[in-house]
Amino acid sequence: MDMLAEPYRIKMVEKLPMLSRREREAAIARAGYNTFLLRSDEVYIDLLTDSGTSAMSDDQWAAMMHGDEAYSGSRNFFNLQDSVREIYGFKHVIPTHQGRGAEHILSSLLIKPGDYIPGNMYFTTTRAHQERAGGIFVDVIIDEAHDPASDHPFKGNVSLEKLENLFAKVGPENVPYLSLAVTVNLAGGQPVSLENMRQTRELCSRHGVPIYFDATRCAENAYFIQQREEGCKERSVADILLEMMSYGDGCTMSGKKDCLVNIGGFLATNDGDLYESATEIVTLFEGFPTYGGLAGRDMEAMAVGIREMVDDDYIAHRVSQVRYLGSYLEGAGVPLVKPVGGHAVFLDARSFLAHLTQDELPAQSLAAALYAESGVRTMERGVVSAGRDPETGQHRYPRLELVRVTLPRRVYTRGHLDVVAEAAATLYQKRDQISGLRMVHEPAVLRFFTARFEPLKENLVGSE
Ligand code: PLI
Repeated sequence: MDMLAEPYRIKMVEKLPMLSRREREAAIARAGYNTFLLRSDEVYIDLLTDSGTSAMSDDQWAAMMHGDEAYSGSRNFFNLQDSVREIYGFKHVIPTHQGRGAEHILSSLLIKPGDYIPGNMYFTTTRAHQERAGGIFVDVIIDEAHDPASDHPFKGNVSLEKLENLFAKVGPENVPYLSLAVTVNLAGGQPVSLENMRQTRELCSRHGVPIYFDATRCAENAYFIQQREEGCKERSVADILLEMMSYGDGCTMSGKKDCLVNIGGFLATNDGDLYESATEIVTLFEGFPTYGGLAGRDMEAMAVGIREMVDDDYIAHRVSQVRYLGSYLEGAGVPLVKPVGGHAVFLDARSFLAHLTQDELPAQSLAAALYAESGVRTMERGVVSAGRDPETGQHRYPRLELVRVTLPRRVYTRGHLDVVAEAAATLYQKRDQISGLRMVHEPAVLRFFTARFEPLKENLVGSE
């Protein structure tokens, strides 16, 4: 499948580091075979994350010059509020330094110890805040989401049966809200359908349980609905997004993804009482409620980014880049999670490196080898990221052992994507030569960020 042409042109360029193979091998060894520990000036194409890595538009840069750095009542706050009200449809807005700031406020206000918080698959920071507030996360995503080979068009959907069972088991009075992610990052950037949101809303309303979206990649979700759901082809992404959000009571948002900014986030809600309480907490942890840890200029850039994220041409191109990379890799026989999602292609490291056991860390090895091969930086999402079970102290062995190849927004061209795909395809040809890794330094918390490794053989990519 072909990629759409860019609906923008380049006005400013940034030189990329081009290291030799020998230099890359030295760099990844120095980084302990952990792509998080590479310096960015050792990376040619940086596909570690789509978070905070977008290229801003000329309008956003211009907006930054209109920063009103007043401590309170900055006009940039009111512009942000207008954008959120218009594009998301929520009444009250509290800016935060990024998404997890909003998660912190929401979790601490709504969750009491022992509560259950259902969600369509966990996300690391979201679950951590729920657990920190004393809550227990319960996965209510459909089973297909855990199967890399399932090509369900809405793999992010909530299982109404699992949700209904939870209400019956623990009582809806012990469920402060449902956390509904659109799209679902750890399932591979998979969307939720409008129909599923409607039904989930009905079920939750019947039990008096509010819904808070994790709207981090909501525009990508709206685009998938436009493309895949019956009766939505002629609707704009903006129109679909408004309907999506109408099934919730509010949202947390990492502006660093779909809102096209390098820093920022917000909490939005229709609940006046929650808003009042949130204005007190935000002052303690983030800042005054009209800036929440952000400079005025950053709020202004986000106010503009929110309007740009629902531009139909922009979002169609964005998702077509991911689809193009996925199709290229699939054509080369590289195993991946299907269907390809909105922000990233997830390589199935378990079948890519079928000669390695999960204890030999296939996803970590593949991410390191891809860097050595090409200077492309990606992220492990497998046994290393999953950490240890706090009860038993044993590794958690997730079913999905993946490498996330994540595309920043408006940053790379088709030429770059070809380099990435060719490198992965070449590596796939010599996959038998890739060595496993062993962990030689293991931090106690969120180990994937700073763990260090060594190849089990003399070289990471050997000669036989
Ligand atoms: O990085 P934050 O604090 O702005 O946002 C946290 C966050 C919340 N929800 C979801 C679905 C995310 O993907 C997310 C952050 N994701 C990162 C950093 C990523 O690399 O995917």
